[in-house]
Amino acid sequence: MSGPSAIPGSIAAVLGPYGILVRGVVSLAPGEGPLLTDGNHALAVVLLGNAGGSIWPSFRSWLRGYDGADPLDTWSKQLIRPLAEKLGATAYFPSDPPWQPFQQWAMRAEGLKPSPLGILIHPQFGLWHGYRGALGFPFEIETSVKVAEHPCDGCIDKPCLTACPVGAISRSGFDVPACRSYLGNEPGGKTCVVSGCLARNACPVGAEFRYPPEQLRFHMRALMR
Ligand code: B12
Ligand code: SF4
Ligand code: SF4
Repeated sequence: MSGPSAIPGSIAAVLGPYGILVRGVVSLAPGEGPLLTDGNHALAVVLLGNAGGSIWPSFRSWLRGYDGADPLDTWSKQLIRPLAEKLGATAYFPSDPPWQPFQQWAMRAEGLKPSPLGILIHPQFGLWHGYRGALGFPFEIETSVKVAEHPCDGCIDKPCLTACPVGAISRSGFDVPACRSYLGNEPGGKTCVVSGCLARNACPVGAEFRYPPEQLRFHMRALMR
């Protein structure tokens, strides 16, 4: 098989061993997509990311030989950029300004919706997934989007809304300063730093995909910066 429809499979074959998964394909109207390196707009974006702790074994062993800044972004770029070059694609990364609309892309590619925490919830992986990059192409890639069921609709108790000790997660959004102040200054903040965000941990969906403790701590340290 060759041609555009084979691209997601080729990407999965290269990045899968590192735990970076093809998380979906977004079809974009002419002029709507992000800019490609040649100045035209992408017509398709392939989203790349982790589900549960899929990236952790590979990333952790790479991390042992690295002492620079932004390790997870650096690791992701080292893997995704050469593949972009090989495929004639343009690579985008979630933390690089100008921020590309990764969450909007994910909503379109996978039919996901936001949880009360702001992050998107997946019916299988719950809150335990994220995006490591995306590849833009100048042509369409055939895709079928399954409209995912939204787990929050059937969650009556919504424990994520009452688990944060300082009420940083509420229906009006995520109060970043309140969270960071608690993490950095209050004795109780250590619980979140060591075991992960209590609001995220309270969600029963995809609990088996919860990040391993070391990965949870890694992300909490990043959130504190
Ligand atoms: C800035 C940023 C932050 C900031 C501020 C977040 C905030 N709530 O204001 C900080 C540093 C605090 C942060 C923290 C975290 N973040 Co953050 N963050 C980003 C970043 C870089 C940009 C977000 C942005 O402003 N987008 C705006 C535009 C550019 O994007 P957009 O897709 O058009 O945005 C739309 C969606 O966000 C959508 N939307 C999303 N959620 C909601 C919720 C509601 C209620 C509504 C109405 C709309 C909505 O509406 C937006 C506007 O159209 C993104 C990466 C990215 N490029 O998107 C990650 C990203 C959103 N973060 C992510 C994560 C996982 C986190 C953390 C859990 C990480 C951690 N270390 O613990 C925490 C906690 C987040 C929380 N509880 O809300 C993931 C989310 C993955 C997912 N499952 O959805 C992303 C996509 C990064 C990634 N690599 O995957 N983050
Ligand atoms: S606890 Fe319930 S409302 Fe909160 S994110 Fe999980 S499923 Fe959604
Ligand atoms: S990390 Fe802790 S303080 Fe911050 S939102 Fe989660 S539960 Fe609240």
